Amino acid sequence: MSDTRLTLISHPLCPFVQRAAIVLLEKDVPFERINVDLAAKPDWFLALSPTGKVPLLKVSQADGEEAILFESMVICEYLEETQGGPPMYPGDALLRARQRAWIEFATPTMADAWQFLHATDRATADIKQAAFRDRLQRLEEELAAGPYFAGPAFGMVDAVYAPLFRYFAIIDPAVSRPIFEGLPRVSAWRAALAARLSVRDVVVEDYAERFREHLRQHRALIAA
Ligand SMILES: N[C@@H](CCC(=O)N[C@@H](CS)C(=O)NCC(=O)O)C(=O)O
Repeated sequence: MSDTRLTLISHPLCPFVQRAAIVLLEKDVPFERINVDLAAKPDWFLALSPTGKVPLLKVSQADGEEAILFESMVICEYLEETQGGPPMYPGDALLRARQRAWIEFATPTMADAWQFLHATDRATADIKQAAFRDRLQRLEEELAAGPYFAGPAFGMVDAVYAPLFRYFAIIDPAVSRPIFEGLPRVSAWRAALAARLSVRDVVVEDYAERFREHLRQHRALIAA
């Protein structure tokens, strides 16, 4: 697909953008990245994005045609189907379906984690922390030998969970430690994802400070 040009329309803090960017890096696909100010969305962006959300992937074809894709997993699946590089899914249909199910599981897992990270009162923080921890427990039961979700090969499930785990390396270790305590497989998985080059390279250098500032702006309890 060297006759197409890909532009990832992004925001530096968005975990959904990171999924697509990780897949692009894993597959060694050249792409341009444009950041949008989500607090003051430009008209051109609103015209392109039916949901008003990032990521978008602009696919510019050799004949001048342009297409816009929205929704991170749709973008990731399109990249998997059209780009070379290492496959992000196993060849077996049943294994692939099971991995897609765990990708679906990431959505409520991220919601619990996000609400925990942004909680402004102790009661909400405790409820959301417990809900997130329960979901990690289910992942713990699913994980095998590692280092990645499905074994030695980095895949789509890894690209989806890596941005979520990144938050817990940024916040106060005294807050994140008890959440991962007693979950050796999840902890090892998390460490393997944090060390992966594509996962490291998809965020800006000052990502951690930007995310802490974002939490402070939202008056999150854990940022106090
Ligand atoms: N389901 C969407 C979620 C994308 C999403 O929530 N993006 C956020 C940033 S991380 C966004 O653009 N928010 C802007 C808004 O909701 O106004 C996907 O997977 O692409």
